[in-house]
Amino acid sequence: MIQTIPTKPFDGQQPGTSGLRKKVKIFQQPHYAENFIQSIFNALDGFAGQTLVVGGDGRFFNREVIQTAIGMAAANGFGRVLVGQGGLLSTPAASNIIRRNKAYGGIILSASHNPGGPDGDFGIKYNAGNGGPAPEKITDVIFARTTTISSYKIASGQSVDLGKTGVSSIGGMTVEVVDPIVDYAALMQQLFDFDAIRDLFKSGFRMRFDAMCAITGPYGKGILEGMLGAPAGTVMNGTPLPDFGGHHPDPNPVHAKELYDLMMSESAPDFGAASDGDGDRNLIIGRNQFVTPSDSLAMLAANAHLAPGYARGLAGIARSMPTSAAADRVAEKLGIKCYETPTGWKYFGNLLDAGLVTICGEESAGTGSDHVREKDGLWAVLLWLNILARRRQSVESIVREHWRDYGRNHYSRHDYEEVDAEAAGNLMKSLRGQMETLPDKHGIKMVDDFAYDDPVDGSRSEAQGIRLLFEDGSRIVYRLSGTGTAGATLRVYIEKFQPDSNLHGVETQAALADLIDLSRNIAEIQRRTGRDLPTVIT
Ligand code: VG1
Ligand code: CO
Repeated sequence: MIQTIPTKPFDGQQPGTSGLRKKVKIFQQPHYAENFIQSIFNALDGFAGQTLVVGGDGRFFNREVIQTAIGMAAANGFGRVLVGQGGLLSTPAASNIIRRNKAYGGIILSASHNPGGPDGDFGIKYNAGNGGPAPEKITDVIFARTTTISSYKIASGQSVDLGKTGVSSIGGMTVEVVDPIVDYAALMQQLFDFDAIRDLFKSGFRMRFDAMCAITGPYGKGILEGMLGAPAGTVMNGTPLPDFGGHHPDPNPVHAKELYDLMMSESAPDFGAASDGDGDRNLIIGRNQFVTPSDSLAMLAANAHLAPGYARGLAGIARSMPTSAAADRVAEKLGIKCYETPTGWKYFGNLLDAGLVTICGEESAGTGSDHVREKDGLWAVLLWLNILARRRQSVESIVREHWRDYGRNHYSRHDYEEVDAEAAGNLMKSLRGQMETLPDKHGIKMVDDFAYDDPVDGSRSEAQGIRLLFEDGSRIVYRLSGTGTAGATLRVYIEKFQPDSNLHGVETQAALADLIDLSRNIAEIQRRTGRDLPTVIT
């Protein structure tokens, strides 16, 4: 039965860097998720009879909202929903399914790397027909609709059996429950030399993949252990759990500590990797060799031609503004362009659609290519494996050679999490107020508030982060997170280029020590936020 249910707007349903993200408790309020989903539909047109893809990362509340989204898609006139079995789809797999099936768009339920469970976070994000996160011009309209909504439509009283694949119907709409892995695995097989990777494992090469009890467990097991012959047990924390087993599914050395410690120990395998809650991020660690995401982007770009999917070379590279300039050096050597975009994958979409870039990346452990329109954790792991299978060198020696050939961009991000939102706002305001007076002090050449003009559609995005650019190419960048759910998170990004290979052994925080001090003094972080030190350093 199709019902129209009266409702009232909720405050603050503004989608951030990647959709609407809030505490589960907030999402559990009656009509809260429905309001946002209806506002998405109200912001779109021309979808009658079309296909919508629906899936999520399996976190707590996923099962309920999946059914809601399907019922609302039926009531709003979609012709067909494709939903992952168990309500599961990794973010990159959802992007692939949207593209492959020429769907109108997709709804992805995830709060990505944020913790899950009843006291954790939940999220809803809309992806457009190109498979990528909705651009700002759509998310702005969605937000506008959330402020005026007065009712939503839902086909109620029925639910879909998500337990097995197959076709059924709800409120006159077709529902297809699809295998979450098959199409994605087929795409990976097209891009990478699976035979070479199989031979690598046969030769005794060993790895660990930490799925952090999140969505990539079944993908990792199916592809690494199933198709590529990695021994059983290669995938750790491989069963998706609604609360991620209490883990914080953010693949960095802090939250993937077990893997990190293993990789730094005597008994380390050759290669270690991890992904996040929804499978779009990646962490890469060689034996005794952590690879920063910014370096990983540069190294993948420099070696991508070794994989069949990229043998023709790259059209261009794109990186988010806070990501280190290591990729720029690779682009320069390859004679291709490197684009600098605001934080968030949605800004890569136009560049990818227009064929201007092939590989993109962010310092926050996201890398991907034109194969989908999301960052893709397992894709990065498989590209690394393809490169290792062809070069037959350790990760450490690949990294060292890269630094020798290109120089090294020392890089670190300092996060001050859950600080008082007003204090954080004032800190940014004060930095903006110093933009004129800072140059010429401390070796600073230029200060700006990063703005991006999209070369494809001409749209402009302003106030994307304060950049302090130094005479020697060093940078300090300040911005506020758009994905936190409590207070504000101040991110400070610090970078220093080191052309001299003699100093490559130097530890990152030591190499950056002066700039780190300066980053705290200039922004008066201690006085304004009460924090002496960051909560997370990556
Ligand atoms: C963070 C990262 C950003 C990433 C975004 C979504 O955003 O810094 O690089 O695109 O998360 O990633 P913010 O605004 O908190 O800095 V995910 O894995 O949560 O889709
Ligand atoms: Co994610």
